[in-house]
Amino acid sequence: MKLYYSPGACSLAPHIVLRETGLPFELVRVDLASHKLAQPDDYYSVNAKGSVPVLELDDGERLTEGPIIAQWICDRAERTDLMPAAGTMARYRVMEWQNYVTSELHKSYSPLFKRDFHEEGKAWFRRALRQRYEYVDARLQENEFLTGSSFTAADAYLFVVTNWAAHTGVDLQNLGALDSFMSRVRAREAVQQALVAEGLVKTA
Ligand SMILES: N[C@@H](CCC(=O)N[C@@H](CS)C(=O)NCC(=O)O)C(=O)O
Repeated sequence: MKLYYSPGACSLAPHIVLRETGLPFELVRVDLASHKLAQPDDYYSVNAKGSVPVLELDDGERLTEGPIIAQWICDRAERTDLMPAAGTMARYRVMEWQNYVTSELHKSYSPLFKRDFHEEGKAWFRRALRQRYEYVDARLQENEFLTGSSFTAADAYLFVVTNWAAHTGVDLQNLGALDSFMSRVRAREAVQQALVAEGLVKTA
């Protein structure tokens, strides 16, 4: 399997999940500014959407959309702790959070990375993110992780997007449960390995 990624991007979430499962995989780095691979190749030939992550399976089939890639990895590894069995309420709870992270958090960060997006709009998204993080923090006051006491693929995703807050000026002050969650997730061995592999921290 190959995971197409860009350092620190949302592709870090399935990367963490891959390391949590111990499945063998290869990383392929994509330059998102130019949409080129490390080898002189057009990334659009890999993913017409131009975005990471892409998981290329051993038979050459390519899967896109981070939350779904994470589900595929966990199902393949039979890791029902990371992604409960299909059809169970527990599975829907994890998917519910994945959808929240993708639609309410991830995509509200996107304009904050754009140089040509106006400041007034950016301020609106920063306020929206703060409000949504207050909701997330309240949930994390009840549980160690988003769906209870066990780390899941949704937690990996929340960790990755929340790491963008400092760089994009999103205010996470006085959200103590969220802060503890971030430290708890960062301390996981698989997370440290993924951060090192993407060049985001020096040593595990
Ligand atoms: N809907 C996609 C969105 C992925 C996405 O937004 N990827 C960003 C990085 S976090 C990206 O590749 N942006 C560059 C681009 O689209 O050109 C998913 O959930 O996987």
